[in-house]
This record gives sequence, structure tokens and C-alpha cells, in this order.
Amino acid sequence: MQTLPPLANPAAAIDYGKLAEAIKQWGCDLGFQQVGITDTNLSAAENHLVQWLKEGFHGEMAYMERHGSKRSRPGELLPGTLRVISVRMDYLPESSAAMQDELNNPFKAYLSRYALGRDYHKVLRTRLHALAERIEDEVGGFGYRVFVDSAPVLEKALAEKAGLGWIGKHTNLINRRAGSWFFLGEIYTDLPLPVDVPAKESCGSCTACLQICPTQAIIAPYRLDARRCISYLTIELRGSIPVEFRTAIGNRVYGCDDCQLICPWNRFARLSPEHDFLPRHSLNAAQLIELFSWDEPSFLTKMEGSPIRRIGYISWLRNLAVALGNAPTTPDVIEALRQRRDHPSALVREHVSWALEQHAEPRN
Ligand code: B12
Ligand code: SF4
Repeated sequence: MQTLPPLANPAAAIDYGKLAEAIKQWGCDLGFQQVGITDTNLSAAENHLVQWLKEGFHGEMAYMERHGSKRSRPGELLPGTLRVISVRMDYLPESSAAMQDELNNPFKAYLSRYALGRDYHKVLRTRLHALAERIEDEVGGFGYRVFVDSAPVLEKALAEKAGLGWIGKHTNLINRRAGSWFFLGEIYTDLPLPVDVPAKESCGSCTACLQICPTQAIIAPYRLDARRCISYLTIELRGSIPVEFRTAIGNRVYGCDDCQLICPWNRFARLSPEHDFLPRHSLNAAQLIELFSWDEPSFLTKMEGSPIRRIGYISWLRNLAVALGNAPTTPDVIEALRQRRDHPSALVREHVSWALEQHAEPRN
């Protein structure tokens, strides 16, 4: 890690301009691709959030409305917060050509590229703590808390204000030089650091993501109806996947990347240097039948430390059953589904029955 000249000593005032520069350097030394700083005024984003909730676009994600205005007012979540240090970390583990190949192979399972390796919450949180401790070494005790999608925080709006990119029409944050394959994290702090300039919106007249979305979840630019989004249907939704979306889900068994894959700005994306984000258990090229054959202990063991574990074994089988229903009709596919026809979970049985019907097997 680079050593910078002292920014403060007990007798002198802190030079916050120099401190901000140093924080950005330390952040990059710790593996973040970019660090920006913003204030806590999210009034424009708050209006959109309130409207989004009012329209019910969050579906069953009750946590999105549970905390009232704390999500859009950082000072209500952590009193005393003056600034937010926003960071981004690239996660792309393989080329878009490889992703497209997997997506196009109906016998293979497509899992969102963000979830192939170690859980990002753990990776980013550890680094953010290290960054906060580095700041503490320099200025002494200060008020802060770190977040990685771990509390009511409006991460994209903060990152946009901090200059890390703009919220694209697909609603992910995009950076002109790096695309959108990155995670976000934050440090809320009481240090009065100078703030950065927001990035310019640069989608222009493009609407590629709206058109490619398999379930038409981006109902208008910047407006995502999560209830239609495959990411929501396969990760957040606990019950039955509405039949109207099952065919469109194709072989996407955990999340969806289509709106990012089509985005022209991702031509500038770079592969992540993080070893932690490399695919585990060959999840980037797994066969549907093989994943469907795992028993619960295998699922739990193999998914240790992965964000996929959070959906649980039943949702895992549910999603795979849908994808197998969409796979070409072969004796192996039908046999794999038949093996699960009498599964103890009614949810799994229902999705397996639907899948077998797609292969012209009547419900039992
Ligand atoms: C809830 C959630 C979801 C939900 C809903 C997504 C959504 N768009 O809100 C679901 C489950 C669908 C989801 C999916 C995904 N997610 Co998610 N998700 C979140 C979470 C927890 C909250 C997002 C949020 O605040 N939504 C509230 C709504 C109101 O926000 P919004 O739709 O972005 O709307 C904003 C703008 O579009 C604008 N706006 C809204 N309406 C209007 C209308 C007009 C006219 C205008 C001009 C603007 C405008 O203002 C809003 C507020 O800023 C964040 C983590 C966090 N704590 O922030 C991660 C997060 C956004 N997710 C992330 C990821 C990686 C994904 C997926 C790519 C995962 C995957 N491959 O399956 C997909 C992408 C799908 C997509 N196109 O958005 C990353 C995004 C990183 C990035 N580069 O942007 C985050 C930041 C997690 C992280 N820490 O890295 N996610
Ligand atoms: S695909 Fe086009 S419209 Fe969608 S986010 Fe990318 S640049 Fe914006």
C-alpha cells in the first residue's frame, strides 16, 4: 500500500481535500476500481423510490418499504452522516462471448455472472472495513459505518451522485470506461470531505435493454417492474413462478444478465482481477441435469460462501425444473424430471409437472 504524507496531526486541522485524494488512492490499493464521495441529499431519487413502491413494483420485497425514509435519507439511518464514500468493484469472470454461448445452450444452466464465485457482500465488506481503518490511522477516531446491500441504502443513486457512473435505462449503474459489471458499497461518515461531480447520463437514444428483456420487465426507461424481472422471479420470489413467465425464463436458473449483456457500454468492461469472483464448481458451464441431481446436502456444501445458497434448495429445484421444462425433449431430460415428480415439496412437484407437460407428458 502506498504511503502518503501525514494529513493531520493532533495540533493541525485536517486537510479534507488531501484526505479525499488519499482515500481514493487507498481504495484503489485495496482493489476497488473507483471511489467517489457525495453528500446525503437524495431528494430526486427519493421521489422515484416512493413512486416505485406506490406502484407495487417491488413485489414481495417487503424490505424495500420497511424502513420508511431511512433508505433515501442517510442521516436518518446513521445520525451524523455528512458524506458517503461510494465504491465500485468489477466482478466479470469471463468474456461476454462465453456468457452468450452458455445462454444459447438450452442444456446448460445460466447463472448470473455476479453469483459464480464468493459472495460479494463478504468480499466488499472486508475491504471497506480495511479502508475505514486506514482512514482512522490517519485522522484518528471518526464516525462511520460500512454497507454492502446490507441495510436500507440507495446504493445506485449515491454512486451516481458520487461520480461513479449513471443509472442506465435498465436501472443498473454504468461507467463510461468500465460498463456495468461491478458491485457497489459505501462508507457513511461524519467527515466533511469535498464531494465529487455526478457523471453525465449517456444512454442517448439507445433502448436495446428494453427490447432484449425476456419478460419485458423494463416497462419504460429507468423503470423496472421487479415483479416481471427474472432476477426477482428466480432469486427473491419464494412461491410459485407465474406461468406466464416460465417459458421466457429459458435456461436462466439464478438471476439474469440480458440487459447488461446487450448494453453497448459493456464493450468497455474488463475482467475482474479478483480471485474470489472466479466460478466455483464450474458453475459457468454446468449442465441443467447435473445441477438438478444434487441432493440438499450437496447443494448446501457446494454453495457454501456463495450468494446462491440464500435462495435455499427448494427454490433451486423450482428454478431448475422450469429450465428443464424449456430444454429440448430428450430421454435424459424427461427422466431427470420424473425422478423429482414425487418430491416432498408441493412447490417443486408443481413446477416439475409443468415442466413435464412442456415435454407433452400430462399432469399426474
Ligand atoms: C431491490 C434490488 C433488486 C431488485 C429490483 C431492481 C431495481 N431496479 O430496483 C431485483 C431483484 C429485480 C434486482 C435485480 C438485479 N440486481 Co439488484 N439490487 C436491489 C437493491 C437491494 C435495491 C435497488 C433499489 O434501490 N431499487 C429501488 C428502485 C426505485 O430503484 P431503481 O429501479 O434503480 O430506480 C432508480 C432510477 O431508475 C430512477 N428512476 C426510477 N423511476 C424513474 C422514472 C424516471 C422518469 C426517471 C428519469 C428515473 C427514474 O430513480 C430510482 C432511484 O435512484 C440494490 C442494493 C441497494 N441496497 O441499493 C441491488 C443492486 C441494485 N443490484 C445489483 C445487481 C448486480 C443486480 C442484477 C444485475 C443481478 C442479476 N444479474 O440478476 C439484477 C439487475 C436487474 C435490473 N435491470 O435492475 C447491484 C447493481 C450494481 C450496478 N452496477 O448497478 C446492486 C447495487 C447491489 C450491489 N451492492 O452491487 N435487484
Ligand atoms: S442498453 Fe442502451 S438504453 Fe440500456 S442501459 Fe445500455 S446504453 Fe442505456
